[in-house]
Amino acid sequence: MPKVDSKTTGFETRPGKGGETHQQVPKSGPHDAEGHLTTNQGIRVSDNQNQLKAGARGPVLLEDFVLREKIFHFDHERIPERIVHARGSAAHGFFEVYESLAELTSADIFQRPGERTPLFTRFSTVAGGAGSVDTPRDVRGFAVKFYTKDGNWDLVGNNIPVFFIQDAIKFPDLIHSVKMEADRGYPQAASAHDTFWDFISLMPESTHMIMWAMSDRTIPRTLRNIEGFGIHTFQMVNAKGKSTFVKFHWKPKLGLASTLWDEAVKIAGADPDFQRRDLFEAIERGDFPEWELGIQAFDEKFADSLPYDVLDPTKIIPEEVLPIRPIGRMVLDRNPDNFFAETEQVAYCPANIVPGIDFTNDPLLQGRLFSYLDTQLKRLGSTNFHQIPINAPKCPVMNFQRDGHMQMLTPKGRANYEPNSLGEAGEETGPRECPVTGFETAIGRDVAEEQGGKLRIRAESFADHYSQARMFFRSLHPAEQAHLASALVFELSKVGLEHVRIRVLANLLNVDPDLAKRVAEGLAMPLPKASPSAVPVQDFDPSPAVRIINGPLDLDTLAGRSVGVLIADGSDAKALDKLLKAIDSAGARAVLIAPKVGGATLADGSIRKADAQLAGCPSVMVDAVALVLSKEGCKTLLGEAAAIQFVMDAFGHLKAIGHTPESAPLLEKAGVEPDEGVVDLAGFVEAAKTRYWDREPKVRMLA
Ligand code: HDD
Repeated sequence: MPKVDSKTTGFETRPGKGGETHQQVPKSGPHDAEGHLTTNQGIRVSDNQNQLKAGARGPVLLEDFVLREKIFHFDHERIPERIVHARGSAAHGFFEVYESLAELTSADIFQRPGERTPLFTRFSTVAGGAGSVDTPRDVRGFAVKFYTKDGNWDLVGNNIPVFFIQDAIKFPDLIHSVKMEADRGYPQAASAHDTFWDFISLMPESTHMIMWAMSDRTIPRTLRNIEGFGIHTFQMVNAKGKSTFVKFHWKPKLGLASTLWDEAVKIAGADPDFQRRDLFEAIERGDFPEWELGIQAFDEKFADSLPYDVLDPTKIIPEEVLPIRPIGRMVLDRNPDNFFAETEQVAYCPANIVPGIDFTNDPLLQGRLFSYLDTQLKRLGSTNFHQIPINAPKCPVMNFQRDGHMQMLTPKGRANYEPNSLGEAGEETGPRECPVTGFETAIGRDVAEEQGGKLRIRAESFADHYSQARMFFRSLHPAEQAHLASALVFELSKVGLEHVRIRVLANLLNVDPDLAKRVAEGLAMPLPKASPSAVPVQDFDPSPAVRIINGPLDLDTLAGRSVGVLIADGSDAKALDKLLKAIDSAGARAVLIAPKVGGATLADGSIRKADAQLAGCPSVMVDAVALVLSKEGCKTLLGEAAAIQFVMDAFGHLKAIGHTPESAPLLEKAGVEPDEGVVDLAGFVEAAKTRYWDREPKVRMLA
């Protein structure tokens, strides 16, 4: 490695270096304005290859401050990962409000139609560590930090509209049970083990969430294909002080799409960063992910009319009962410059709220208000974590809070308390409280005042744990129901404690006897008696909006999807180009796959470079596959297990398969049977817009 200008190395002060430069880290790392490598003290480094030694073969000297600083800093590079949601991917973007919501809220972000507010959104899995895979069966976190003109508002939600527990005091128990087991340190990023199901089976309130968690929602295809939910009921408060209950919903523009379990497992091996990569690459190529934000807004009278409590986070208000009003859109259009500085250090906190929005008494939300601030201190090491650029509000921050570890600001003057009379003429100086536009809590103003003694108690209105679980299961498409039942069989088959499996079955009987029967048969276990239910289970009307398949967000589209096009020596150039053009016109991305990454020699003698090598890009990486093979190309691939598996998996994962007539022997060897999804190249782009659920019973035994 060449040395950088060792001649000019020295300890003298650099010309033009001002005290203000301490936070200006140049893009490519620590070097000074002239491009020289420096220490953190700004001293130019003459040699970044060798320690300071006494003689060429002699001992290293303790005085080598360049070495010591470098190793010292490296030794401390890691910070504690998040206790939950450690694995995450994030992006910058903006929120654009459609119309003024002044009638509902005074929140500045919702006042002026078309106005954009910058934001930073982080998606995550819950259970796994920071280095775990992207595709376990797990809930996805969906956290948005809006940098509004009135301060930061964090909407910290998930891709499931309900939660496992009703009271925050149970959160540590829930998380301990799902994380790797205390004595053995496994399994990583998996709920399929004894302790999780033991806890769940003892907590009937988790049943509704378990239905969602075992559905295809928790094995999403990409992060661009998930919904997001604020979960809790919040309040919006208008300028007159009138409050309205609201629930927040994010709807993905690309629609909902999930994987099959077998596919998710194989993706984990083929590309553990599958969803992180997908998000990053989509943004890099300008294919910006977008969600619409909607609200369900209602008053107390409506809340009182519901057969469940809107403060109970294990309940939804079905969209059929209360439609969602779209209020704006979020576009993610910029990747972080630095993963650690932004994605790792971003600190969300549901307590970050702005005037015009407020909490409710939801006991889960109330507990969260404490937990997040507390955890950031542990993670980021200082009460000044709000000064880290990704966390800093983009509006003035003025108060008398001072000092602390890693204080980056240099407040001027004597005044650091309030009230004071340190102004020039003896008047008060410094920022003042603002009764007119400052944040005021709505609770106790519009909502009936709560009364009662100090109690550790659960409201009776929270007692129905099964009716909405039943509603969810019965609302699903039959294929989704089969996946859910099979997911339960899979998970419980990994549970060694038989009494736990029996208890889960007893709870499932309250949800739906047919579901319980299917799971019991899948486990080859007899059905126990139903567990007691605190209140009678009700039959609510189904809510088709919760479905993925044939639901409102099941879009027949190739937009945003990827298509694997398999070529080999001898493939037809014209047919290939026609197909690539059609894929592009449909808004999808073609991934050219060949046995060798350098490419294939096509029939016309031209060489076509590949995007991926066949062995490194199994068909689980794409949404549909096309085989553009010649007779001899196909013959060669008949002797390649990766090619056979490529086609077999595409078929097994219910994907469309387009093919040239010459590819037929490969289809046959992979066990592909003709159906609507197996088509010639002309019909492929249309066929590739969906999966073929009718094929599933032919390829898989489901519960
Ligand atoms: Fe939480 C992180 C979502 C209940 C305590 N939570 C965290 C993140 C998301 C959620 C998306 C990751 C934020 C990021 O990307 O940095 N959590 C939820 C939702 C909940 C919920 C939707 C229920 C509706 N959480 C919840 C409870 C508690 C916590 C009841 C504690 C009483 N959550 C935390 C935490 C985390 C966290 C320990 C870990 C890292 C962090 O906060 O910043 O404080």
